[in-house]
Amino acid sequence: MNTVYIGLGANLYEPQAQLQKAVEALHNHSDIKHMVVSSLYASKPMGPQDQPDYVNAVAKFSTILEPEPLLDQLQLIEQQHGRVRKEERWGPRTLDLDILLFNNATITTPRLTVPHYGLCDREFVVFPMLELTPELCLPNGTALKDIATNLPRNGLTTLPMTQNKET
Ligand code: ROI
Repeated sequence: MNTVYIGLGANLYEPQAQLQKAVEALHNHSDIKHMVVSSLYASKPMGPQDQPDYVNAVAKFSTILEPEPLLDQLQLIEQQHGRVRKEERWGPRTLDLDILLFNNATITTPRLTVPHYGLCDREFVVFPMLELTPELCLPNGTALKDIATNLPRNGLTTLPMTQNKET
């Protein structure tokens, strides 16, 4: 079994609901087990500022899928939730699912860079990961908590739990 951390992000069309639906889809996936999800966080956009604030979270799970088949499954979930792949670089998005860590692997292929290239610069990734695993280390041995020490929170806040509309 592989241990994987993924980042979830959205800033269009009820982003909080987009993330909740994505978490549900991951939960229901037969090759994804033992999932834990961080709080949902409100974050300021990285990149162009003329776009709505984001909702971000991190999920950790076990999977028998190898990195690229996992990426295929994540992209399928993005598409099922209305992600238009052409969405502009650094522009607003309905749902983004990024592989952050895959075991202790370093992966560089045309489709995939792991650890995620922006991991250490993104407060909306680092703080949710630490919430799940305070002692987490990156493949190069750096402790994530040491990265957090020098990383501004940039207004990052946890969102209150919301009730499912049907309940
Ligand atoms: N900014 C924030 N706060 N959260 C994201 O998930 C996010 N994703 C992106 C860019 C456009 C870089 N900015 C983001 O892809």
